[in-house]
Amino acid sequence: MKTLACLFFLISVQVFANDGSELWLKYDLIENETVRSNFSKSINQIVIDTQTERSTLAARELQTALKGLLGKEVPILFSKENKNLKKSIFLTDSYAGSELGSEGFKIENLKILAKTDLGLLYGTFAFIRHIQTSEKLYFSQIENPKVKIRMLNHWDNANGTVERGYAGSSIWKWFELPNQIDPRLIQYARANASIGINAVSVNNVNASSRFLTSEYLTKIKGVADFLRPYGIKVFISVNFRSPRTLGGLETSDPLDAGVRNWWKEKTDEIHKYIPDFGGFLVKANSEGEPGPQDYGRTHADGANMLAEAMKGRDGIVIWRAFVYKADPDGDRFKEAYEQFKPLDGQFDKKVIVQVKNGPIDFMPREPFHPMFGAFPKTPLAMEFQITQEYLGHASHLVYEAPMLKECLDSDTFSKGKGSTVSKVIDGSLDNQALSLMAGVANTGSDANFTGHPFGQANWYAFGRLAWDYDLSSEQIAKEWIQMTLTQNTQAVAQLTDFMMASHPTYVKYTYPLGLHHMMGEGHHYGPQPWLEKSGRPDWTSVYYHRAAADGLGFDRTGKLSNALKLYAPEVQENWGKPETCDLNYLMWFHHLPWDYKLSTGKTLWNELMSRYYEGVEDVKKMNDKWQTFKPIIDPEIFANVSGRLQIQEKEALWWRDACYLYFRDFSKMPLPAGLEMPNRTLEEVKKIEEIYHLR
Ligand code: BDP
Repeated sequence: MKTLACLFFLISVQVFANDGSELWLKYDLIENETVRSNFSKSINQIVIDTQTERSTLAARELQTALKGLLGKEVPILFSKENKNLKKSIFLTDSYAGSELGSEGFKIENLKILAKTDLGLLYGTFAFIRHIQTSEKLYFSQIENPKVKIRMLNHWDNANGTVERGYAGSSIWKWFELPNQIDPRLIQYARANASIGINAVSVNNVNASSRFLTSEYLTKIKGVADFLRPYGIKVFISVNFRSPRTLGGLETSDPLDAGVRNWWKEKTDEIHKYIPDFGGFLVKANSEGEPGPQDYGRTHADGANMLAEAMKGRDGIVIWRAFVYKADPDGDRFKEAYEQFKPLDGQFDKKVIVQVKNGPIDFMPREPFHPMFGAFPKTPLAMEFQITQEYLGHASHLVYEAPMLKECLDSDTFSKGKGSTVSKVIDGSLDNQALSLMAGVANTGSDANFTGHPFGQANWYAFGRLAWDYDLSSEQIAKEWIQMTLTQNTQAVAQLTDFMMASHPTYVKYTYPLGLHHMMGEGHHYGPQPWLEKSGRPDWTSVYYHRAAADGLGFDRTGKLSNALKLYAPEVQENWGKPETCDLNYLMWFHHLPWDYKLSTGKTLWNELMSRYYEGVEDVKKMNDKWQTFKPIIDPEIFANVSGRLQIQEKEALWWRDACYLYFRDFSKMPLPAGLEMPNRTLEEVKKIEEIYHLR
C-alpha cells in the first residue's frame, strides 16, 4: 500500500511539476468536490451577445478557466436574444447603467455586464478570480478602476538586455520582431489584462533614439497590435536628444521651431504605425540623460513641446521627476521638489509628472515623496519599482504590497486630514483629469517571467493596487496564493502570514530604523555602508547614513537640510521630533547619538543591532516555515524557492555582519548582550563586494 501511495505521489509530481509559466492563470481543478460539483451543476453554457475580438477573448478565457477549474467543457453560445439564460453565464458589453465607466463592470450572480468589451474582459477575469478563490458561486460586485492609466514601465534596451532586470532578457525579443511574436506574450498579455493593466512603456527610460527609427517603430507596432485586444496601450520612452542624433538637427532645444517640427512629424509617423499610441515617457536631465536644461529651458518647456506634438491625439506625455544634481552640500531628498515646484501650473494639460514613491530612489522603505500633495495644479503619477533593484534582486523573497500600501495610505495633509497619496494619484484630491500608476516591471525571458516565483506576486499586487488601492495586502496575497500555489485553506492562511512578514524582515537585516542607500556600488546588491567615493557624493553610502563618533542618521530637520519643511505642518510635526518620529523613518530625518534612548527603551545602537540580528533570525524562520509547505507545494516551485531562501539566509548574514562591523568603529559600543559576534572581520566582509568589480 505504501509503495502504491509513493508511486502515485511520484506520478502526480511529474504531472504537476510547474515551471511557473502559467502564472496565476493556472486554473487547476477545484479540489473541494462539493464546491466543484455545485459550481458545475449551475453552469452549462456561456452566452455572449457581442462578438468583438476582445469580447471573444473574454468568453474563451472563461471557457478555458471553467475547463480547468470544473473539469468540464462549457460551450459558448453567441446570441443576441438572451432569452434562455438558465444555467448560463451571460456576458454583455452593452449594459447601460450609469454606475459603470468605460472600463468598469458589474457582476450580478451569473451575469457579467459592461459598457465596453474592455470592461467585459475585466469583469470576466474578476468572475474567474472569484470562482478560483471563493466557495460561493453567486455574488454581486460593481467595480470601476480608481486610476485611469495602470502601467508597466519596462526598462528594456534595444539589444535585449533589461536595466535592473533579474529575470532574463527582454520579453519583447526585439531581434525577432515584428515577424516573429513570442507566443509567451500571450501569457504576459492575459496576466496583465487579468489585473487591469492597460498600458506599457516598452523600453528603458535611459532611452536610445533607436526606438524612434522606422526599424524599431515597426517592431513596436508588432507589440502594440498584439497587445491591443487585451486592452493594453503602448508608450515609448524617448531620448530628448533625438532631433540631433536621429534627425540630424543641430540642436534639440525645445523652443527651436525646427525641433518642434521634428517631434511633430515623428509623432505623426508613430501614429501611422500605432493609431492608438499611448504617448511618451521621458527621463530628462537626470543621471546624465539629455533634457531641456541643456538649452537653458525648463522641464515644462520640454514636456509642453512634446504635448504640442501630440495635439489632437489621445496620447499623453509622462515626464519623470526623478532628478537631482551633484551638490555635496545639498540634500538629494529636496531636489525634485525644488526643481519642479516653480513649474506647478505651467504644464500642458496632456502632461503628467511621474514621481517615484519616495524622495531618493526606491529604497526598501522611504517616506512618501514630498511632491505628493504639493502640486495642486499638476497631475502627478506614481512610479513604483516592482523589479527588486534594492530588494535583493530575484534572490530575496520580498512581498511588496505592504510597501506600496504604506506609501499610498500616507497622509500628505495637504488639504487637511485624509489627503492621502492615493487621492493625489487618482486625481481626486486636486480634481485632475489624468491619473496614472506605473510600476517598473520585473518581467523577463525566464520561464516563470520573474525569476523568483514570489516575484509574480509583486507583479500581481501592483496591478491589483493600481486598479484598487484600497485592497488590503493580505487579501491580494491570499488571492495570489490560492490561484498560484495551493488551495489548502490552512496553507493559504500560513503563506499569507509568511508573505506579509517578508518586507519587514528584509528591512530589518538591510535598512533598520530608516537607514537608506548603503548598497553595493553600481550593481546595488548587498551591503556597502563604507562606500565614500563615487562618481557623485550622493551615490555614496556615507552621504546618507552620516555615521560619525557623535551618532548616526541624516538630519533633515531645521538643524541641517530641513527637507522636512517640504511637507505639510502635520507631517513635519509627526516626523520632526526624534521622540515621536516613527522609528521606521528615524534615520531618514534625525542624526542621533549612539546612546540616544528610544521609545523602545533601548539605546539607538542596541536597537539597531537587535534589528539586524532579528532580521537574520527571521530569515531562518522563513526558511524553516517554507520547508513545512513541502507536501502541498508543487515540487519545482518548492525547490526553486528553497534554493533562493538559502541565498537569502546567507546574505542576510552578510548585511548584518557588514553593518555591525562597520558601524561599531563609530559607535565604539559593544554588541548587546546575547548577540553573537560575527565570525569574520570587516576586511573579509568588504571582499565579498569587491569581487563584483573584478574584470
Ligand atoms: C535608479 C536605477 C537606474 C535607473 C534610475 C531611473 O539605478 O538604473 O535608470 O533609477 O529611475 O534606481 O531613472
